[in-house]
Amino acid sequence: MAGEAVGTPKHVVVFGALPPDQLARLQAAHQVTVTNPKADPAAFEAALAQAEGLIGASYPITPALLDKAPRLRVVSSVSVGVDNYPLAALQQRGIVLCHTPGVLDETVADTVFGLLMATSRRMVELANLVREGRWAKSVGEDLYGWDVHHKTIGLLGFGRIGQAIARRAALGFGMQVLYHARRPVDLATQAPELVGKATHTPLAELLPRADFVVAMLPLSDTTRGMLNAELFAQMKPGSIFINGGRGATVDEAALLHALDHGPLRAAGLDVFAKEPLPTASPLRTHPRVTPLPHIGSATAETRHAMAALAVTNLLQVLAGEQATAAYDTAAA
Ligand code: 8YV
Repeated sequence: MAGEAVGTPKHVVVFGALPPDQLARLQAAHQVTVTNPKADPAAFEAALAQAEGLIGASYPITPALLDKAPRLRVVSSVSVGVDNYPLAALQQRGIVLCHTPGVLDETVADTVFGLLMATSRRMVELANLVREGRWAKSVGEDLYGWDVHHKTIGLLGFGRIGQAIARRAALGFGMQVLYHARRPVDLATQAPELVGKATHTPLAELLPRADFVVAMLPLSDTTRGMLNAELFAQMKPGSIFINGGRGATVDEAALLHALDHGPLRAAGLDVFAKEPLPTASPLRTHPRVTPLPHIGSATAETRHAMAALAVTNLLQVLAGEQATAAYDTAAA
């Protein structure tokens, strides 16, 4: 495979769990130190001194940590999102940042659509009713859910994952798809199956029309706290909010207000401003919130594919080659 076992072994630090076969690929080519920064930050920081390559996920890499890694050439994230990385600092230091786009699109779209369905049909709440032995009679109006098919879905963010969700909605459930993005997507070239089925719509028009508002936004200075009281107030009475992107794009106090005082009927959340979600968070116990523990890409197949791509990216850069999936830190 490209970049495998060429040139002098380099020092690679792993800062997240890798499947054994992918760790073996790394160890076959380089000198690997496996760390767990959450459990032992000191050992992680000590290992940085020699590191030429860093690979992992779910841990914020700060400029201060980069200062402890003077030999670092590449950071390979086992994620598509790059909000754990200091893009400008990496760019300044000429350190390549790699990520794992594409390999998780369909899995995340499944999760988000499943969460939308579970939230609208109250599946978790009603499964708990059965589990807790409270199913005493046929469900009545007080336990009815709301239809998903043939409703209007409004997507905030329309990249690969947003388009994968739109396919499920339009082609599988007869839904009208509205989407909001920085610029319209050329569906004819990027998603021909969605031509005539997905409409680029200004936010002020999308929010009052959508029965389901689905946020698939990356976290950046532009999107942080974007979903605030003003936006929630514009949403359709009785609509349902789904977040499958990043928790910090949402003002969670404003979300709670929209759930308790309208217009939201319910919310399905796979991501939160603080993860794991603090047990004291009112979102954890809110009766009309379906919470998930950030499982967007969490299938055996997809997490393995993400790890494999992350290892390939790292091996390519350490071999002096172009990575399969480098993130453009200059554009940040
Ligand atoms: C990752 C994700 O597993 O890829 C992403 O951006 O959110 C998930 O697939 C998670 O970021 C790991 O921290």
